[in-house]
Amino acid sequence: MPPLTRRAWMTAAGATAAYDTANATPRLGAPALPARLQFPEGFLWGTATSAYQVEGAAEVDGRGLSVWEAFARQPGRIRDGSTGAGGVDHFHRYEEDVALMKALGVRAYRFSVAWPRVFQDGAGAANPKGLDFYDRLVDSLLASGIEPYATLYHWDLPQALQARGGWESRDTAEAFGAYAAHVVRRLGDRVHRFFPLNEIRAFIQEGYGNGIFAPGLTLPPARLNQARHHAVLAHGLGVQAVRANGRAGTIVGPAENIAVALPSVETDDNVRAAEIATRELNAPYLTVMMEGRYTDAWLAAQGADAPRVAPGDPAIISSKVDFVGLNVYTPSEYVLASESSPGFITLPLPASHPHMASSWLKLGPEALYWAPRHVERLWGAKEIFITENGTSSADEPAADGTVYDLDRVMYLRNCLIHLQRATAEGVPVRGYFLWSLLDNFEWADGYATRFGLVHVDYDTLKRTPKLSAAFYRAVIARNAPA
Ligand code: GCO
Repeated sequence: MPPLTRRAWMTAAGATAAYDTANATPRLGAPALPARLQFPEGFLWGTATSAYQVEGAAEVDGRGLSVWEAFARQPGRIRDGSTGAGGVDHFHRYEEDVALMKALGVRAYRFSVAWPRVFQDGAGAANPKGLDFYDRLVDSLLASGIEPYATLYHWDLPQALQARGGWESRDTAEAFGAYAAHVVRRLGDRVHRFFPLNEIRAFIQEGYGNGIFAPGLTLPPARLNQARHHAVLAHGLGVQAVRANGRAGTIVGPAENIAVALPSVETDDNVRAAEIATRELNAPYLTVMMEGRYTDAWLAAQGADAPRVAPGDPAIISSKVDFVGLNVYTPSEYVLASESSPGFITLPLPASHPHMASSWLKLGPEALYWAPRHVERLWGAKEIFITENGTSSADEPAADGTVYDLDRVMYLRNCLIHLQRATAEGVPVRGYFLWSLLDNFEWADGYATRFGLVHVDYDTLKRTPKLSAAFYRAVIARNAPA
């Protein structure tokens, strides 16, 4: 068939459906959505941030130095030469930020607790003022009807622990367990949802492997694998600390940036191939957390560089979780089924494949469908949250001061359409946290890359909701992609 001409497309049914042709009066306003496009009733809509990216107040109330602050102070590490020391002053402006969330209509806020606030040196005596800010934040959230979801570690390791080997040392995993128990004992009367560590893949791979994140190391494979092992061990110790110290009804699970393989064409064979590929892509992260062992293929590939695993470790690492939290931005790869081992081939992305403002953020909104679906199929997960999804954008304010971030709106709309498909097919996705509420310190990119629904003027710290905030509010109000 010859390609449709523009003219043929314009006269297709879709283009005229919005008009009542009987009397030629346009039907204005948003159309009623068919039920099949709705998210399930009670679906949890939220936003997310992390301590070092937004809080600021780096030296208030006896906070200790973190690896990220130490790293960012080194010349050449951060693209714009900044550090996260000032963040966007969430520490002092949290009430305004909670009001912004309330205006969006979110019912949940995922924030992180800064370990160096709580234990200045990572372990030993707790800082008596270390959790005061989180007390205030949690109370303010609850007063606004917003449920706190606390991440215990979003990369800001106390520098004192790094000086003793950081994640290369097993002691860091033990110290994390003790810190987690301390936080849950103090906040657990009001906080009932916890994530031990955020994105082990990212802070280990980029921080200890590629050296572009704190602490900026490029370790050889055996040491890198050992650091990775200690981080998944810390996940298990964190799960146990939450169980031992949380109130009845408290739930805990990972927030991991799953590497997701997508079927290049949706056939049964390719879907199965994508599941196999996803299990292997996550072998030393989600797969070991869910299965309690590294996959044979991964161990074979590491050879003599495989991590040393103490006898009790597998049971700790695979401590039962209540849900799986997935940070999903972009597909990792597209696969085709193959007769030969390992059962799939990976297709290279064409040079013309589109990406968002950040070049790593390749378009592939289907990832929001496949990531939770693979997790349900592979590991029988009963509850899944999307713990992060969002995008960077150039985000230039227009003459009227508003950021009309149409690219972010487009990105989010497409992601949500695919996520809705997952829920409609019965994949147990319970909620979604949009990254991020606010523009903030985007790690090695500094403040140059913006991810917020709310624009922050970095001179005045003034907050101005972008068009995407209006979009998200509409999504929440309709409980459907808008
Ligand atoms: C994370 C993320 C966030 C980033 C976001 C955009 O690991 O949770 O790295 O902290 O800001 O993913 O890159």
